[in-house]
Amino acid sequence: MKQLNIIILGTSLLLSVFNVTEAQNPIVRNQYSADPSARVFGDRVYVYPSHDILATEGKGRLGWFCMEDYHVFSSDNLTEWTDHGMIISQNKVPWVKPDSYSMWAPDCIERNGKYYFYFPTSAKDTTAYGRGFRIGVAVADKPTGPFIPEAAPLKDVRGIDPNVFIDKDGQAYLFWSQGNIYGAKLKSNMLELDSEVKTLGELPVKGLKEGPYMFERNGTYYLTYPHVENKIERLEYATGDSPLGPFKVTGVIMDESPTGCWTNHHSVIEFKNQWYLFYHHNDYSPKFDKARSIRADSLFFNADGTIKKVIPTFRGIGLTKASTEIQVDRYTMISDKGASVAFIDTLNKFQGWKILFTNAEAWTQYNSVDFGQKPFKKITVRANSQAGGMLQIRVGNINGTVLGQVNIPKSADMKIVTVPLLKYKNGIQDLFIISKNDQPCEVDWIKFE
Ligand code: FUB
Repeated sequence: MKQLNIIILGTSLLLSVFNVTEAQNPIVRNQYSADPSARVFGDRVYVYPSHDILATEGKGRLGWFCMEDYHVFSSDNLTEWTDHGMIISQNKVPWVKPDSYSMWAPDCIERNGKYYFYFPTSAKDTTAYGRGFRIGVAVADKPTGPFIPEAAPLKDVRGIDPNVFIDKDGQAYLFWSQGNIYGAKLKSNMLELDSEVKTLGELPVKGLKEGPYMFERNGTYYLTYPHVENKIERLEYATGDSPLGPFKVTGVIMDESPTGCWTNHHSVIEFKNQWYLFYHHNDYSPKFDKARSIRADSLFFNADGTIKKVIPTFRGIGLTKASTEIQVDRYTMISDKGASVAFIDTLNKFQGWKILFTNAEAWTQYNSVDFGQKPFKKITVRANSQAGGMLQIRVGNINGTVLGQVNIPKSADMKIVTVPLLKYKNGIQDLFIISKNDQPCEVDWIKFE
């Protein structure tokens, strides 16, 4: 996997350390992240996730969600994501219990040039604010902060998973959950409720509902939410003619995780004429589903405004530059036989994955690689084969143009092998790597130079 640390120096002062990752799914590749609230501010997408960490003795509750702060990430191409660093921490908010470790799913919205960040957690003064979750707000002049927290949580709001929506007429709404899903109008100061709290009661009665996310498209209001219809959460939606309903339960956006991650939590945005679903899965922590990672996939509507079910992918969204280390284990498709994916280092899962070929003609397909207009001359692959592997690189389709053949030398370790590019194809191409012998061969990444 590739990470780039950019250190920005002021006059003599270290201002910030950004972490830029070239990402497929999951998007954030050096830490856990969950509950993504994606927003389009200007020409960038900003994602405000929860920041899962692992609880240890004396720090959080073992075996449960554990979060102490929030980061914000942004991208203008949906491929390169910048971590702008920590924006709010549990020990820097006046009303928050400094060892709550329960900074759960947040949201952020812009109004009149100010950015309002909403986050749930527990209060230190239980006499004033009670036990359980309250929702606080922090305000900034920029989407990346600095965010200044309000001194007290929102009045009359108890629960988790805040979501804010501003309608076309300028009226703002707050949604949140606590068993049910609730909604209320917000005053224009974004810091106080401006109506009674309404329980959005037309949703399924049985099974936990949480994580509301409201958006509007062509006059239809989509109230989307994770719901336990069976054993774990799936993403569902209801539609209505106004932000507070009444709503009609309409469909499923994403089925339950096939590998059993109990929670899902999402947001929906339109960016440059394409709709996207941001959600989470426990990619880096397959055995513990409270350490999650955020993902994104394209979302499409039917002509009648209903949402087509989103099938989760590894490939995710955005174009991948041919000159970057292309993580072919984040495939669009792989062959049924002789191709599988494994962690590079099971003791350090953030090292990412590799693809394993065990048969001749096993393959991986990785779509939407941008080869630009300037011819590349070389192919470089990071791979390993004990007995010597042979890889063929094609674009277009499995029988498409051969860009080159890479022989992987016999070795016990990963090797970086460079060969000449035989033929250059410009523009956006679907890339194929095909094993040409029966020797087991592991591929980490490929790039073009
Ligand atoms: O991240 C903690 C909780 O898990 C969130 O608040 C819920 O929506 C679920 O994702």
